[in-house]
Amino acid sequence: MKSFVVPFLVLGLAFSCSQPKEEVKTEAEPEASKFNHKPLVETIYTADPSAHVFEGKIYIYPSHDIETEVAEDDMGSHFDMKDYHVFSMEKPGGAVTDHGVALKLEDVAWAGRQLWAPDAAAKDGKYYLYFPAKDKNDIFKIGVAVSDRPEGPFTAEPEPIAGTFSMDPAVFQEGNEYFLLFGGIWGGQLQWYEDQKLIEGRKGPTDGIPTADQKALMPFIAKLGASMTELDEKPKEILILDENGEPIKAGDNNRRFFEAAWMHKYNGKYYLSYSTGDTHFIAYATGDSPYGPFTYQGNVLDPVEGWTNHHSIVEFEGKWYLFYHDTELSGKTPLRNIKMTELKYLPDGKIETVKSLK
Ligand code: FUB
Repeated sequence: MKSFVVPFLVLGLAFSCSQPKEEVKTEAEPEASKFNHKPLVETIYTADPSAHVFEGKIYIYPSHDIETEVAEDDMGSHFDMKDYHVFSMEKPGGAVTDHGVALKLEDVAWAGRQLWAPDAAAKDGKYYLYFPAKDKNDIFKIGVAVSDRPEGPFTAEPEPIAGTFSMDPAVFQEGNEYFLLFGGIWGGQLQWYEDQKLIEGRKGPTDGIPTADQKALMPFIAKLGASMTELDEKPKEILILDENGEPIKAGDNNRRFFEAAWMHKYNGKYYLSYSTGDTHFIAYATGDSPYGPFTYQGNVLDPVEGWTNHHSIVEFEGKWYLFYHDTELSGKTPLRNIKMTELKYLPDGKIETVKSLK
């Protein structure tokens, strides 16, 4: 056998040297995905998913990202969203229904631009959509819109909620009590306030940010009134402390609050989770009251593809789920897609950090 093989090999080599190479076509291997979870919605871009269980289903209230000509800057001007869609699913892993436009910018009398991350609550058969938008003076306020159905359409109140400022509202419900959390630095404008008053002349992402060794800016919380369309009290700052009981410092970029506050309760403890912004984590802290103080514990979610990181946490039929977004579909920061995955707790109540990338 060997004596045949060698001459054929030599001939073959000579032939291959003198002829132009022909490409050998093999079946293309599907490229392995670097992402651990799949986008929930592929028909439009979605971000900042706030999930709740209403009427036995999971309802998701995300931002609706769109292509824009607006140039990217550190104030987030390129997040130029103009409406909200609501989505629902019967169960995790089930089909996701897009219920269409639930609220439009043009139907909010006080709003000028940028419908950012919303949240929702249900009370006595009515549904409330809380949303941030810049008013006609380009200052973020938080509005509320009401509907008889979880998917809307929602009708916006004529004015923003008195006493609110900044953005990223999230509602935490405990029994008959509802708390509105809010706030965010840089594009969220929280650094422009002192004692909850807008300081004239502050501009840009860092004007008003404390120095690195000072206490970081913190999110705010206020109980909602019985009408759900007004605050029942003056907002209070939620303190986030380090392991020594000291407030997290403004220069502690891996742990300090940036935006996207969310609250949930697990095994009798309150969990406050939030984005660290320019370090891109979803961090969390635990406490014994919704008002805090909270003590930093670690990360819920490692950085995702894309600049922003924003999430929600919800319990459904005895399991906990994390909703978040990344930019798998577009590769572009302002065009995001929402995802979900199960969230696991360790026996000591710590959260197992989720990785969106392999
Ligand atoms: O979607 C606009 C903004 O980006 C949100 O309000 C922030 O939390 C960040 O995700």
